[in-house]
Amino acid sequence: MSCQPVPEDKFSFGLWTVGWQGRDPFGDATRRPLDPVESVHRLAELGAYGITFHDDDLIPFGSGDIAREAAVKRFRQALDATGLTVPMATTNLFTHPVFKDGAFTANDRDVRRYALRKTLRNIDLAAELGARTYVAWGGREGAESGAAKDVRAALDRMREAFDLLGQYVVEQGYDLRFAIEPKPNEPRGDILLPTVGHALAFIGQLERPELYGVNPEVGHEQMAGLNVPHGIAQALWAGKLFHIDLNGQSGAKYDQDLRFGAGDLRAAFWLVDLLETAGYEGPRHFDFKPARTEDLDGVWASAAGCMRTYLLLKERAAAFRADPAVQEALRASRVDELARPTAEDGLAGLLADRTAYESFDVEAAATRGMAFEQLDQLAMDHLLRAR
Ligand SMILES: [Mn+2]
Repeated sequence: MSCQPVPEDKFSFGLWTVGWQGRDPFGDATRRPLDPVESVHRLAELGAYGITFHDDDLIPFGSGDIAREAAVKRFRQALDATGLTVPMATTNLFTHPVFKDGAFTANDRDVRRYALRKTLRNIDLAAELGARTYVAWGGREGAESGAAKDVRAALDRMREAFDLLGQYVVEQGYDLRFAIEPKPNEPRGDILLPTVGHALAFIGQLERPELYGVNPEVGHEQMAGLNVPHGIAQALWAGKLFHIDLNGQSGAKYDQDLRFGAGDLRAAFWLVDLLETAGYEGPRHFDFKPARTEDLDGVWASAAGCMRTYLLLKERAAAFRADPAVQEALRASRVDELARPTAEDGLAGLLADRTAYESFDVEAAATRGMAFEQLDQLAMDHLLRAR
């Protein structure tokens, strides 16, 4: 298998990822701004298939109509020249100071109405450029203090906002679905819809739940101390994995946005194994920040590294699954048995089955080892290329 990415691998990058200038809360930019057209060409050369953007990444905030049209035209020409697609777009509802208390859930109603209009305007552009997914990360939808935010009212307003966006997409006839991106904190002290589970529960309260799924980010779940593959598996199980943000994170600390595979390599291995075996067909989207220690050569090296690591893990996971010793170890761990219904004989059959309770040898069953350690070591051997 080749580790040279090709468009069929469906790798995509946000303009804001490679375009990040390295500005952090303690330091100024370490790199010059990147022209979106330059990013399109460089990413296409590296083997990516898609590019994504926040409205303000492409059209600087406050641009007039003429500047807006010119920016879109240049971008579109770069897409046409390279064959890169726009699978997803999103809205910046967090950088401008007007969004300091959030957007869809800002206490200030004028800000909420402005946020909706800003989003609707960019949804038109997303549809025009052929995007099928619209990501919504509630950057500052949250609070630092208790009385400042009535969380139940905020959730009412969040639901109202998403219902209006859904209505708009249906009325316009756009082939576009929404993917809600959970995050537990940062930049706010606490953010609403902090995990995949919260987002899935919220979607069930919307008028057109079929229009909404999730866009989990590896690092965001890990910031909350959660198991990423488990969260992704539940999203897949619910038919709600509309998009995914791949990156790296070392445990529960600030949002590191490391190159994919940096941080928790084991979690990355199991995540790739899951995505490649569960039938996920969406983009493999990288939402990372090339380290601010790097110059632009380092930026492109880290973008290439995201894709290379994904392909290496894909190859390692496939080798793991194909190994007869692994298949034997999976049987020894009775993994296949979990796929069998617990009571296909029904409630009456279960109640009538004396071997299920009255004559069941609990003590003997309790002594049966699960053989998980041998199975896990086989995975590590494959991950480390020792098999
Ligand atoms: Mn992040």
